[in-house]
Amino acid sequence: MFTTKLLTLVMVRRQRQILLGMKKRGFGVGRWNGFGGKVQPGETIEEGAKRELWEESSLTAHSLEKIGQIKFEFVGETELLDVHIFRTVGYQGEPVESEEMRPQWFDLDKVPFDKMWPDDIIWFPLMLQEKKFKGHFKFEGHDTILDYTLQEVDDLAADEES
Ligand code: 8OG
Repeated sequence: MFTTKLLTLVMVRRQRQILLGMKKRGFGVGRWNGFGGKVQPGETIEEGAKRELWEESSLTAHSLEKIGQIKFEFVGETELLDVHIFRTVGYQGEPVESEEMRPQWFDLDKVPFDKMWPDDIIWFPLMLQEKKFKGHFKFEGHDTILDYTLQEVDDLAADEES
């Protein structure tokens, strides 16, 4: 039986650039990623996403749009990661390094996929084309994708948890 852990991931863009943070500790250490983490009891998924963005980058999001949902399974582990992906619709502040993340802007044609989770190169193109998507990736360890599904969808409910 699987248990599910609810996580958020927020992508920040300005013109032809995307903001990524180098993860300095914990899960995904050494990889560039968007900002996010575990949803806490008593907060909605979107509230959790805004809180993590603030904690990790010092940016305040005015509003977020849900753009994707990806489930990650790791062979031999019973915990399924259910990652809800958002984009900021307007934000305030300048990115500041935190204990968890070192933020940096990247040109969209220079995204450092070789230092990111290996699934990102698969779904980033949909995100950059402003498509919405759902996926499921099955990993062996943290470097190998055994198989996956990824589909474009018309709509993602705001706080859907399934
Ligand atoms: O709280 P913690 O740092 O453990 O949260 C993990 C973060 O990493 C969270 O924002 C979700 C995100 N994340 C995964 N797997 C993957 C992945 O394969 N690709 C990307 N881009 N982010 C991921 O947990």
